[in-house]
Formats: sequence, structure tokens, C-alpha cells
Amino acid sequence: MNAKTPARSQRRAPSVADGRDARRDRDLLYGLYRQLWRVRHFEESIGRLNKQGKILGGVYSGRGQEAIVVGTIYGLRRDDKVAPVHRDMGAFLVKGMSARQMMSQIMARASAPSRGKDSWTHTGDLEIGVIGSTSMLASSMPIAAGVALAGRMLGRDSVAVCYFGEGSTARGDFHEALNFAGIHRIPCVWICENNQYAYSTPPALESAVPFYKKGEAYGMPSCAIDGNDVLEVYDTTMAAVERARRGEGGTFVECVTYRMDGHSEADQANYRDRAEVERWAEKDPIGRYRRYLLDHGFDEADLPEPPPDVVQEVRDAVEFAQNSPLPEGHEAAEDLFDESAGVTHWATPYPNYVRTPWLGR
Ligand SMILES: Cc1ncc(C[n+]2csc(CCOP(=O)(O)OP(=O)(O)O)c2C)c(N)n1
Repeated sequence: MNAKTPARSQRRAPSVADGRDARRDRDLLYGLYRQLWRVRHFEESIGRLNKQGKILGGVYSGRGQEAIVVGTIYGLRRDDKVAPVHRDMGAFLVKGMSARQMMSQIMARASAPSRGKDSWTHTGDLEIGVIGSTSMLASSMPIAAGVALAGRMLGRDSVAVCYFGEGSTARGDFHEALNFAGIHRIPCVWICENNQYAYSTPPALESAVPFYKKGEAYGMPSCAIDGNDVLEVYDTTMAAVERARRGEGGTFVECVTYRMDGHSEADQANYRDRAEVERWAEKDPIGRYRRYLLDHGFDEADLPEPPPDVVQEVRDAVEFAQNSPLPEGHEAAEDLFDESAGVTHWATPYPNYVRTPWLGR
């Protein structure tokens, strides 16, 4: 990896004590640890539910990549926006959507934010700054640029943080968004999650240049960092966010990481060798961060694996979702139009809605 280290001033988080040592605020350090576990434990429980046949649709695990969503979102404000994609289940949780909401979403229940119309991460909540995600890779990038620009036009200093896999840097939307953002110094931080594979395609077959160079090409400071080091991710993002708030424009951050599971739960990932997987397992973001905390003033007892409140939250979310009904057929045609704009929806109830026999409901 042709990593380029950002300037020291860009790596520092203005809001925390100086340097990567125990002088950092203890609440911040533990908060990051707890969120890492929250994301992992939530996703692990999805894996179990999926094996039990209780999940509708695909499952795209972010195991091994938790430090990116946690490190980039933990220091954001409520009015900042995030635009996550399929691998970023944790982004929804860390930005403020509840475990109940997301578990209902994954199980396509009527209680879900999309009210059972879709599953996985195809949802959002603009009240807390989560831009809705869809299956079309990179399609949210021009939207994130537009949302960040809108904030500035309204005189606010909020920023947007936009996520995409390294494979998505080949898409036209990526280039259009970055070109526009570069020209207009749009306050959006671009987080490239380089997890070494776009499905089965390795970086050497995805791009002729290191991914962060594509940010440079559009005139913004760009760097590649260790995406499995939550403090490095936090520092870099916070510096980029502060820069964007000051009106100096966006930053491109390539977070180098590894997708520990297959592309989806259906993928055995036989295209990679065992030694490579084992090498990356040693860099697990949670185990590594835990060792760091133990070296810096925390005791074993301070760092449960996972924290009990996290276990409780996830258990409650699973129960809530399982006890929630699936949507009724007529609900399929609701919420499709913005009626406040004077358009009434054409909903026809579906009285003959047939329940899906293979689901047993
Ligand atoms: C425009 C578009 N093309 C193809 C797909 C199918 N697809 C879904 S995920 C994926 C791989 C994406 O790789 P990357 O962007 O590196 O993200 P990762 O899955 O590795 O996190 C592909 C090809 C899609 N969803 N959208």
C-alpha cells in the first residue's frame, strides 16, 4: 500500500487531549470501545438469525471493519450527515438509529423505518442525519455532496461523511461527485473503505493507482490510513471534519482494512488464501484496541467482551423485531409519494394479498 501520511495537524483531534496516550479522555476511550462491540455484537446476532432462516434478503457483514464506522461517526454532531452503504450497518447504529429499528428493518417488519418495504440497510433517518441507502453503489455520493452543499447554503457548519467501498471508485457517480465537491469545496468527508475485495476482485484489478490518489485528482487533501486502528480513524476524520466546518472543503480518507467474511453470507470467499485471512485476523480492530487500552490505564474488568449493556440492547432488539408483525399488503402502496407536495398516492388496498407460504406466514 502506497500510504501517504497526512500532515500532523490534520491527524489531531482538537477536542481530545494531546497524543495517543492515557491523557485522552477516559470516557471517549471507553465510548469507542463500547461502540466497536455494539456494532460487532449486533452483526454477530444477525449472522445467527440468518442461519436460523429468520432474515429476509442478503446479509453483508462488516466484521473486521468496525473501526471505520465507529471512528468516523463517534465525534460527529447530530446535525452532521452520514451516507452509509451495504457494509456499514454499524454507521446506522452509531449515528443514532436504534438497535430495535435496525433489527426490524433487517427482518422487514412493519415496525421498521421502511415499514417492511425493504430490508438490510435500505433505510435512513434525516432527523438524525442518516441519508437513506440503496443498492446502487456510489449513487449516494452525489446526494451526499448535495446535502453537504445544502447545509452550507443554509449558513450552517454541518458536514457530511460519505462511505463507499474501494470497488465503487470505478463508478461514474463517484467521479461526478468528487469533481463537483472538489470544485466547490463542499464540506463532505469521503471515506473509502478499502477492504481488499470488491466481491472477489482484488485492488490490483480494480484500479491502476492507489485509491486515495483519486481524491487527490479532484483537488482535495487525501490520505491512506490504518482502517483497523480506531484512534487513527477518529483523529483523521475529526481533523477532516473540522477542516470542512471551517469552509476549507472536503478530504478523501482511504481506510485500509479487511472484510473478514465473504461478500455476503452466501459467499464462501474461496478466492482468498487462509494465510491472508489469518494475517488480518491478528489486526482485529477490537482485540487490538483492547490491548491498547490495557496498556493505557484500563483493567481487564473495565473492558468486558462484550459489555453487558450491549448484550442486553441487542437481545431486546431481536425480541422486539421477532414480536413485530410483517406489514399488511395494502401498506406496500403507502409512503410512496410526498403528499405534503400536493400529490396524493394512488394506493389501492390489496384485499387478496397472499401471504408467503415459504416463510410460513
Ligand atoms: C452500481 C452497482 N453495480 C454492481 C452492484 C453489485 N454489487 C453489490 S456490492 C458489490 C461489490 C462492491 O465492492 P466495494 O465497493 O469494494 O464494497 P464492498 O462490498 O467490498 O464493501 C457489487 C459489485 C451494485 N449493487 N451496484
